[in-house]
Amino acid sequence: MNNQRHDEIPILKTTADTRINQLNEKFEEEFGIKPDFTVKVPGRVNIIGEHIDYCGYPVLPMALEQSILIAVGLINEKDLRIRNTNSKYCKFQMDISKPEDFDIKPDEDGKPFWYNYVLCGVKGGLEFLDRKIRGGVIFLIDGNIPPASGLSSSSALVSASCLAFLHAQNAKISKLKIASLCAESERYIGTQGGGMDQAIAFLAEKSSAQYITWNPLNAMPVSLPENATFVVAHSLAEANKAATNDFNTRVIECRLAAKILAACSGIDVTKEIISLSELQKKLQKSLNEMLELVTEHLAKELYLKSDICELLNIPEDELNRFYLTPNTRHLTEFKLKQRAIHVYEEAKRVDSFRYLCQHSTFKNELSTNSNNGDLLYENGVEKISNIIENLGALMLESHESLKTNYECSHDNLDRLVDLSRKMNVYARLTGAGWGGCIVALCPKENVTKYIETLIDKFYVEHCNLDRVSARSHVFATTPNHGAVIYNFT
Ligand code: ADP
Ligand code: NG1
Ligand code: MG
Repeated sequence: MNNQRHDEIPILKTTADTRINQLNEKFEEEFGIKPDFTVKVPGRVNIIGEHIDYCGYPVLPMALEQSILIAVGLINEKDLRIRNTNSKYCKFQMDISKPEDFDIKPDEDGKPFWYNYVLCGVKGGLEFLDRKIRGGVIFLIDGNIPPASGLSSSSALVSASCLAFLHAQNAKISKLKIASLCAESERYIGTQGGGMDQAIAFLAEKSSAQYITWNPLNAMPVSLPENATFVVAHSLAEANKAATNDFNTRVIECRLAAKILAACSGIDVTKEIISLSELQKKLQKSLNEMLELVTEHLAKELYLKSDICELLNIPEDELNRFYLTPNTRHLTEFKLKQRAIHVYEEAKRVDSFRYLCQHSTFKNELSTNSNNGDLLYENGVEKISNIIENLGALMLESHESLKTNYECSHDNLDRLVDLSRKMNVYARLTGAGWGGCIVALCPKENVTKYIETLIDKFYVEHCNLDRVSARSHVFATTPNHGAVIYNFT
């Protein structure tokens, strides 16, 4: 993997991964031919920086061991034939030579079909290729990322589908390009997400988290403190982001907050969507100054459509058509101050977190060299005292803000965070929320005890699970690498 160019998706010839070998055998059993290649795209856990990627602010995720695998067979017919190793996901097949068939629609209750995520990735691939394809594909998909749980199973599925389709067409694409392409194409599912999940899917590196910045997309490795372990625990509540309007409501609330702040600051952004970070850049203000602006200009607890139209001096029809999404047009009330406060404060927390991580590495290096003691101490006082506690405080603040300002937590998530706190472990919800998982920062020596206590107090006592099934919902994790192609031929 090291000999390949940094911006190219690695292509490996062999693997000892039993999941991949089993999938390939299954492919042969089902289709009577060997797969031509297999792709693997990881899920992710976001350490900090929640609901700010779509506002243009940096985030700090790392890739997980759990992934989506797709074994791919090339066929002459211009067909897309999709199967899943899990029988709860139905088979699907379509002709991909007709662009009009690529209208990705949900079911009659507005919920996406599982294969719509695959169609998003393939549609992105077709657009990249200008629809010039050499043939069709058979996909056999296998996933072990808990779905609808904030660990980005959706983007791993979209990204793996896009990568598998493009590789089948012999296309060359850089990691940065495919990450942006997949972020765009996942929006066909209906959610207006940022690009965090697709970025980490391709740009992740083993052993470090990534500080991801936008416009242009970039990822910088961040070493995590050596004396801590990140633990992920499932709240047992699932939340499919494309099945409700919760996610898009937050996106448009941030959009409207930015628009009103721009109008109040005398910035002319007529008929232009501006993000909270673009506004900060235009105004050349610090995050603290942006927070002051929010308090000054977004004082109301609740904004009605009529309030927004008046402030922006636009008719309701323009608000609906231009700023809202199809699934948020019917809304009548919006919270703007609370959402903007979360975004600007969370952006500050991400930078503090990264700064502390950088200094923690520095501190470890220094402590092994006793001559450098004066860099660590000033007048006998340790310059950076307890890294884990400082990082933990940021994680707790993040959770509190997601719970109260952003209102995207869930009782079970709050319970897990509180339980963790009682054990001196700092946790926050991760991913979009409304269910899903927490990520916890736990001193290394306490991990086993922490996990066992969560099993007892949350999964067994509170959720009535048996200990064996409880164990599958909580795991310690370290940063993994991004997407890989296995070409065995
Ligand atoms: P997440 O936080 O996991 O990204 P989303 O709500 O964005 O959650 O997407 C979850 C959806 O992705 C699931 O409801 C399902 O449709 C699809 N999905 C995830 N994993 C798989 C899988 N292994 N096989 C089929 N579909 C999957
Ligand atoms: P999840 O919960 O994994 O689907 C979503 C968005 C991210 C980001 C987070 C919240 C998509 C594909 N993913 O992640 O971009 O906004 O919520 O930080 O929209
Ligand atoms: Mg998702």
